[in-house]
Amino acid sequence: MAPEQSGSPAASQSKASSELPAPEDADSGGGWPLIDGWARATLSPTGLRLWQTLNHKSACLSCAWGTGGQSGGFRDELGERLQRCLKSVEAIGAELQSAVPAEVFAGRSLAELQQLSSAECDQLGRLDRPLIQRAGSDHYQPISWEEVQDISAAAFARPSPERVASYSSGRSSNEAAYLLQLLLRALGSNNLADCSDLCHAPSSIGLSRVFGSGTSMVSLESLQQADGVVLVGSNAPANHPRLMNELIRLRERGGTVIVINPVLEAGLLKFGSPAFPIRSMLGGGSEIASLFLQPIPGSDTAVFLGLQKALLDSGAIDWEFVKAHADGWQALIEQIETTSWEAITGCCGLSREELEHTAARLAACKAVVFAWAMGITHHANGTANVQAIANTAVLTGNVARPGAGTMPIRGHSNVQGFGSMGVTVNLREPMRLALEQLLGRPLSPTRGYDTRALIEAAAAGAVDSLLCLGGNLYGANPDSRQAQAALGRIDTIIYLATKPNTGHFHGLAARQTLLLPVFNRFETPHRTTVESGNNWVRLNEPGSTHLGSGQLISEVEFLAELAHRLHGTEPIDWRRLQDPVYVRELIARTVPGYAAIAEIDSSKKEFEVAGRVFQEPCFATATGRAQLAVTPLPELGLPNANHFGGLAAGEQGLVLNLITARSYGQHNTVVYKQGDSYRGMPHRQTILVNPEDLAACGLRANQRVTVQGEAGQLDGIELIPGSVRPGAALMFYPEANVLMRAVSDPESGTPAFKRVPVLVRA
Ligand SMILES: Nc1nc2c(c(=O)[nH]1)N[C@H]1C(S)=C(S)[C@@H](COP(=O)(O)OP(=O)(O)OC[C@H]3O[C@@H](n4cnc5c(=O)[nH]c(N)nc54)[C@H](O)[C@@H]3O)O[C@H]1N2
Ligand SMILES: Nc1nc2c(c(=O)[nH]1)N[C@H]1C(S)=C(S)[C@@H](COP(=O)(O)OP(=O)(O)OC[C@H]3O[C@@H](n4cnc5c(=O)[nH]c(N)nc54)[C@H](O)[C@@H]3O)O[C@H]1N2
Ligand code: SF4
Ligand SMILES: [Mo]
Repeated sequence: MAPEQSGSPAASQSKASSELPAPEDADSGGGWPLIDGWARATLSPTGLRLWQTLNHKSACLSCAWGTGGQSGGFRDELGERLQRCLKSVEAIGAELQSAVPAEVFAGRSLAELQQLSSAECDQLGRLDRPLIQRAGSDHYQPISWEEVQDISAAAFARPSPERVASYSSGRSSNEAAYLLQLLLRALGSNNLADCSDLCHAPSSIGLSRVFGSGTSMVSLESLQQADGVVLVGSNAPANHPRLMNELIRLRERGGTVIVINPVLEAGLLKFGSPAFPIRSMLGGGSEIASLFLQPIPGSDTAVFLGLQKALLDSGAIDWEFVKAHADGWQALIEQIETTSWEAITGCCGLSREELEHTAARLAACKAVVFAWAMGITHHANGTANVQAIANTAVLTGNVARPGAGTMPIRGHSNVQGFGSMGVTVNLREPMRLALEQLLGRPLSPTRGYDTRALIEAAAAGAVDSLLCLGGNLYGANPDSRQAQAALGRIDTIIYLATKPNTGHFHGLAARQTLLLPVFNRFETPHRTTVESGNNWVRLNEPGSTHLGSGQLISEVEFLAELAHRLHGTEPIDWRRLQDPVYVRELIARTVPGYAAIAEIDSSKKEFEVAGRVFQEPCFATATGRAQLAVTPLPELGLPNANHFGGLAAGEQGLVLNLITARSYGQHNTVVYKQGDSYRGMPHRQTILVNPEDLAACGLRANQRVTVQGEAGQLDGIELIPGSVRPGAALMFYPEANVLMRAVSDPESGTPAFKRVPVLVRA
């Protein structure tokens, strides 16, 4: 049975561009291309090494679903087999490349390296020797590790600690993350910007407000007991493929999947999972969405307020639960009662009937998990969006019991671990006290820079030294030109990375930029741990690298040596922190919920972080009750063409609200494949637009246009008609980041990457 669709009067399937091979590709996600992908990877020259790595006891590098670890390469935390996806293969394949040939850095100038696309940077290969680019030189040149440590220590031994900072990306280990924050905080700096500032920070803040804990409260076991899932703003078929297995099973046991997304993502309609090969290959995939709502981008607060209103009107609020386990519900109920249906439907573009029907389906479920990703957080009101979801979960009694709860679907494979380890500008009180005890003195009371604040501070000349533990600070930020100029005002930047990316060539410091090669997770010569989005701590066994003669370093070793040079042996023996077992001892002492890590080296027992998965409605708030609060409706007007300088007489164009998202074949700023056949977008210089919008302004399918944003423009972009809601459009990040200025959510600092006003002109 096809899902009920709504929202878009023209919720038509996307028309594949003429360049696309098989139009039926776009009717479902997964399927044959996945099986083909596995076969190709297996038969490739690195096939053997790939399979050895897949079976290595370490967590998958890619997303935070967290497959792998001690239970073996293909198992989830319940020990179930066949839980690896092609994204994992893609990520490992990129790490198994040969070293970047020495001639590349010796022979190619920075100007030449800056011409490379994201995919070309990645395909240069693995970094295998430390490099430095000094002001005045147009090349990266080799440098010794001894010199690297001298330069790094000099750069961070600053009289004013507010002028040093770090940025990190969630692929490194808990141990490296812990050392990074300890090193900075011991210096007196709280400037621990992290990719989560651009990602799930609104979830951490919103959930902490409501429940006193900022992560998922749903374990995998609990998810398997749900009979309803509300999936909001997530393209899980591409970005968390193994979650799809859980949705397939839920539908099979008669459950309901309600999808809320302005884009009718093919894989959310039907998905062919290799874990169910017969259905995947012969049946054209399994049904996913029971109900598909296509609201206006950025309007999810209105969608959830509408659902709450319909639940209230139909007597479906769980009053007994709310009165016993929530505070603040009176004000929320008043907001629900006094907000008119016109205000709600006008904001989200869905009809009252659609919302009432959806609320009835929701109320008919016994246990519902509310799950979301970037479609919720990448907005100027991302935190309110998260709170609106949490409010709905509490009002229906769908929290803190088996099969029910709130589940942010995390991004990077260890981004959640970074937050737990204290790599955040919102350090929790219990951890602050524990760190102060460890260091024997108070931490600096100055608030640190989150990622956007770091860029602003750098642009203002207020940052001297920056350590980047992975990531692509340049590529991930809005307004690429501003990001480049800001980084250019920093004196010294140190990039620790496995592979080159655009940021290493465009994000150069004023005086010196160091580019240092590190072991990845499956190569690190000592044990490490990571934390999945389901609060599950995984243990990674030591490994080895194929880059035999390389000069790679472990992140822990580098950070402990730097800390030793900066801090000596006071108040802890910093060099001893090169022993990750000792780091884990300190983690057990200072990180809430992590006591079990002290035993992990001997027990090899992976564990769930304590205090996160609520089995009973006793929350981590001051009163133990959930804290409900009103969530104002957003103002979603779009500027007119004059905002962009206007259209010439007779010129055709239209203002759209642009969603920037990942294609099927990329991992964040790293592009593996050019096209996205599931959306009918054959290459990256494309924009997905509703056919009605095209018709209305006289533009044609496959015409090349200019897309103009507030910060910059892109020319030669191909118009692809597709199943995105009228008035909205979709382009791929990171290329689209030149366009936007992106306002940030004032609560979390996270940019509105999914609501970018642009003018499309012929
Ligand atoms: N293969 C792969 N896996 C990844 C990543 C990757 O790049 N590649 N990245 C990792 C990281 S760091 C992250 S954060 C996650 C990202 O995972 P996702 O959040 O799934 O990634 P996005 O591509 O940003 O897609 C967001 C979805 O939100 C929808 N959306 C946009 N605006 C709105 C809105 O206003 N409301 C609603 N309801 N929906 C909206 C879009 O149509 C899209 O389907 O994936 C992680 N996993
Ligand atoms: N317009 C727009 N912008 C966005 C987004 C969007 O949806 N739209 N999404 C945002 C989101 S959700 C996120 S999370 C950010 C992502 O931002 P980042 O996390 O900063 O970027 P990545 O592309 O994931 O970083 C990839 C690089 O990490 C390095 N790396 C990989 N593995 C390791 C390792 O083990 N150790 C070390 N030291 N380095 C390693 C490699 O050099 C690789 O090139 O982008 C954000 N920016
Ligand atoms: S779902 Fe995520 S963690 Fe699991 S194998 Fe795929 S990319 Fe890796
Ligand atoms: Mo992310």
